[in-house]
Amino acid sequence: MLNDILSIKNLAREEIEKAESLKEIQDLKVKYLGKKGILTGKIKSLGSIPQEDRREYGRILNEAKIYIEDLLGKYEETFNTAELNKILQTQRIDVTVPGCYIPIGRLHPTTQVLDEIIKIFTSLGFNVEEGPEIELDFYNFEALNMPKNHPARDMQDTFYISDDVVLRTHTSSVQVRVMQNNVPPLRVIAPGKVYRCDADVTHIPMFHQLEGFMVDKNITMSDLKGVLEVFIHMVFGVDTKLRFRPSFFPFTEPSAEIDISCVICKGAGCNVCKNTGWLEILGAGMINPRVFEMAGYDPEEYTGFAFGMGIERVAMLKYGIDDIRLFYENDKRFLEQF
Ligand code: FA5
Repeated sequence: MLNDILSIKNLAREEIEKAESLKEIQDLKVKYLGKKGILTGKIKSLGSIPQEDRREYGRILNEAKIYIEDLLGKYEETFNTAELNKILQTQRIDVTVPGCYIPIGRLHPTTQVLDEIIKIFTSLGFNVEEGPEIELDFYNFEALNMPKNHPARDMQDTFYISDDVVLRTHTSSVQVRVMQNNVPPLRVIAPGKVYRCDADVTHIPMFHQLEGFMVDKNITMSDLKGVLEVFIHMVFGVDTKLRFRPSFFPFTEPSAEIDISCVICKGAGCNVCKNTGWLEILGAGMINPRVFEMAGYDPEEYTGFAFGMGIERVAMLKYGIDDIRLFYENDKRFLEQF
């Protein structure tokens, strides 16, 4: 039996010394020390050795095991180092070679401008609310003082889904939805997509609007002016002037169209402002008492203002873009500039 162990040990040494690769060493490890390995088999049969010889026999087996393990470890390390050196020599990395260019995406200019505007209004205490893009005729028109067949509906070229359902034409549709579910005081902005059957250099069928409204006791037109002035100054700079022009919206009374001094010529007159020195930026007004009635508010108790702006239009003014259709042509040369 002892001779057996000795010859296993010698055979293992010979084979290990002859090995030419890490793989061969790993195979020898399995052959001698693996679960079904030659030496492991001997260790397992230790139980069948007479009691008096078992101790000595075990010691010799253990010695043989340690010997083979050490020898395998030594050769393993030698081959590992050799293989690493080979890799280092054949696969040299030139760290000075320019890296691969991985293009990184960016936010669309509409999203960037929308995010900036939302940040300004939330810093003024406005909450963000959303409404559905596929909207009931009631919220888009009727609740905003535009009953069926009202001529003011023609101001917006509507995509009708059925007699009672439309693609919302403006974010004003969110006003009554919010009022029905909340009690004043309200300070709300409602950003989102809107749709109109309309297309030229300043109009597209899908665009973004941001509605803002404030409802409480004793809200006046000067609150509207104050809020809009802060907003315009934050987006276009403190030198920008505001002008309120009388206008008409069925859901506000009085209504106004708000212009800002031309961001290109600073009011001197240029072809962007068509030599007027002014650029139209948004519609606004004091919420019509009829809208409060539709929402279930007492118009004697509450007053409020509302305003609505086109986000692409604000982006056009901010960046001096002269054709709104550029926003949605997916031309990377255009989009990469923002
Ligand atoms: C409205 O939509 C009103 N709901 C705004 C409002 C809200 C007034 C609250 C009073 C109180 P108007 O139809 O003018 O208004 O549209 C508002 C803005 O949307 C316009 O100033 C313009 O910037 C933008 N806009 C309108 N139509 C288009 C279009 N087809 N493409 C791109 N922008 C548009």
